[in-house]
Amino acid sequence: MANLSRRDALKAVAVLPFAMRPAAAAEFTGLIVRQAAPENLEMPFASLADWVVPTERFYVRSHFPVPKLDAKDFKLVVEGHVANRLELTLDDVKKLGEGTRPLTMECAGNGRVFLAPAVRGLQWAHGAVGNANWTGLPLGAILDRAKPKAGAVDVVLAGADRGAIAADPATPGPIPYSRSVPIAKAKKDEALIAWGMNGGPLTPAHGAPLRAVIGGWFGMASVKWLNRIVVTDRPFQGYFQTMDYSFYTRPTGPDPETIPVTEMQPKAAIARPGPGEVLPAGRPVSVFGAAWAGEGKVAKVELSVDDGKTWTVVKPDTEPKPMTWVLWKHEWTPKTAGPAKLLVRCTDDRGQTQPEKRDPDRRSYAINHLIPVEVLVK
Ligand SMILES: Nc1nc2c(c(=O)[nH]1)N[C@H]1C(S)=C(S)[C@@H](COP(=O)(O)O)O[C@H]1N2
Ligand SMILES: [Mo]
Repeated sequence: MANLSRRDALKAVAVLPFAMRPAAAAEFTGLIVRQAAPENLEMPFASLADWVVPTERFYVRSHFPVPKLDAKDFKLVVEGHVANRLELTLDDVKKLGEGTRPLTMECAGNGRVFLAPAVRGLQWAHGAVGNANWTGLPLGAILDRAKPKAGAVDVVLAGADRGAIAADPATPGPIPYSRSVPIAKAKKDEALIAWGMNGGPLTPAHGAPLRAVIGGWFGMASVKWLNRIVVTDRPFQGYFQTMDYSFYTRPTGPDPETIPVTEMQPKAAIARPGPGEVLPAGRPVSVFGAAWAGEGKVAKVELSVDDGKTWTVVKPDTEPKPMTWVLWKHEWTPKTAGPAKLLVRCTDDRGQTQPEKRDPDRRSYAINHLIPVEVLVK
């Protein structure tokens, strides 16, 4: 690896046929397989390099097999509590407008492998998150045409993928992947219907030909292979916001209730150095990573190299924008030999900071408590 920078090494690996890629060094393979079928792939977070994650390195989270869809006879149906039921071809949708904007998307289960005791679900480390440039139009432009009736509450986004979930709990036979957003969120600029990613068309794994991208929210609302939008006059209670992707909440009543997981939480993660790395004392090392928040933006990133006793403010390398991450870097010269615990924490522009301890009411989602990286200084 002598003169090859990590970035160059990644590029070199990327041009090798898949079978020739080194299998053992996880950080140099394309993606980590968390489940083979359906394919669920994680970006090795140590490989983080650019503000925009290249499409072929963007994590993939799919509950069911990728549906076979032909863009030519694809239809998007918009129905339910609307004055105008719509059936749109892909061209019809594209004619309603086009724009491109970056949005960061994180799977609600990102970081699950760090939970103790272990919980069910895909065992993501830090890499089920990415930032991409999405090309499409606001969902609101389609809703304007469909004209939701008075009393509209939720906008259900349904994908063409289907399957039965066998346990925890089982579904009543095969169901499509569907998820709702409240009408107010659906009308915001950051709720997109996209057909492009990073300058190219959406790939099948990322939802071609059409998907939702709900900025500021965890990925579960960004429905892929989107072919049906249903406006409802009462809150939607589908599987993926009740049985799955829900938290416990303790409102005024005596008992916990479940509410859907929605907005991303402030979070920062260290890409490098990695856990267990040996660092020479007296020599500077770059501590590098990303930080993101929900519907707001990142206001502050702080790094601790002494397990949280002292914190240093780290300047992000780009001006924080709403609903997108920042990359940050800090040159640290470890002085004393021995183990060191690195921690990073993010505060958003509403003053919310990552919690130190895990809140069990979040079940296995929205994992943003502080997770140390332990290194050894020699
Ligand atoms: N139709 C459909 N849409 C879906 C999913 C799915 O399984 N089916 N998974 C959701 C989840 S949980 C996440 S985190 C994001 C992941 O999007 P990506 O695979 O493009 O990264 O897609 C969401 N949209
Ligand atoms: Mo997810």
